[in-house]
Amino acid sequence: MISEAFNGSVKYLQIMNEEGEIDQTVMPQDISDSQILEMYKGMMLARAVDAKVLSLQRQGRAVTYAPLLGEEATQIGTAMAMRKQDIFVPAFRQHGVFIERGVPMDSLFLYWRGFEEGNVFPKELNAFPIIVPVATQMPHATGIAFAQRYLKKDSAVLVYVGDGGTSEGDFYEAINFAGVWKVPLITIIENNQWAISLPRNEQTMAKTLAQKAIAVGIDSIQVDGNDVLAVYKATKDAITNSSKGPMIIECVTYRMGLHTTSDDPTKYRTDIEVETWKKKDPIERVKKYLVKKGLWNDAREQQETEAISKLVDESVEKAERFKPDPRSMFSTVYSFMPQTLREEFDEAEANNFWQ
Ligand SMILES: Cc1ncc(C[n+]2csc(CCOP(=O)(O)OP(=O)(O)O)c2C)c(N)n1
Ligand SMILES: [Mg+2]
Repeated sequence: MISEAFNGSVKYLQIMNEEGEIDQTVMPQDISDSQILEMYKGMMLARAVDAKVLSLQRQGRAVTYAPLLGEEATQIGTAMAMRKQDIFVPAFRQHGVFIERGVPMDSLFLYWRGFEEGNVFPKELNAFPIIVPVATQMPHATGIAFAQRYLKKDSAVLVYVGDGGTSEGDFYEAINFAGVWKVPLITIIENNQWAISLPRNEQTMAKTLAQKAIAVGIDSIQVDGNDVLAVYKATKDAITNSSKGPMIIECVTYRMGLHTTSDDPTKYRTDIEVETWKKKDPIERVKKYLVKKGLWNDAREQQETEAISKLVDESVEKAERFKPDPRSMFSTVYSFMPQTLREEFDEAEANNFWQ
């Protein structure tokens, strides 16, 4: 005989469409207009900071940078759903999450100037450092989630990974372990359609990235990652249920800009594709909603833009006033100084290298 051994499916959630219209059948009753306004302002701030770093990098005032343009709803929606005690494990593009979580902005600008001192955040923010090796944050996050369960803490761990990152062994090992041990791990797949120059449809033949959860027996959902309400709701639900086990949320979004400042996407993708995604802009649809509701207008937009620009400029100034201690190049790699490094340090000291 032959019978069905397994049959799985993945749900897709969108609450607010590109016209700023809400589907009331799935709209949570506890999301107020004032919260939607906060989401809008959070996304505006993330976009403004992003544009600022890009411009600083072009002036030689910042190092290589991975822009978030287009991914604001995925980052702000997930960040706003997090509770204080939840733990955030980023990859390298989640600047919006850091900002929304309240990491001091001058600290971020410091990091983008190339100083490791900017990659250390106040402990109470529960934010792990920026991690560049693709998907290596995944097993770490599972371990952190395991520790939360072991210590009986009411904290969920939110780890971010790109569409490309989901092809790494680390991704599978992390989600498999998370499933077996039922740890409170929420994996946010920030599917921005590209892994540098490799498009999503060549990354994997799987129809969705969320369905990778099925292989390890955990729950998942795919959401419109440019719809801040859908992202927020899915994340909030996952956090509420995190004591029961892990969850994967695939946010379908788009990297509207460069992979990093050393990349030129016009070499591998068409203008038509980018234009198509511009119509799905995560910020524009919320603005349409707020304007229709009489909660936003040009005057308020101008006022907010000016306030953000002042805040951003002050943070940049603070970061640019920072004077690094040259001794820090010896202290930030290891938790203790190995003998060989100690010898170099002593030599530098003896030769008054710090002057
Ligand atoms: C282990 C490892 N392999 C390769 C790289 C080079 N690299 C940096 S980003 C990237 C693509 C990542 O794509 P994705 O996971 O979709 O994240 P996105 O950049 O789109 O946010 C690659 C291959 C790296 N940093 N680490
Ligand atoms: Mg990607």
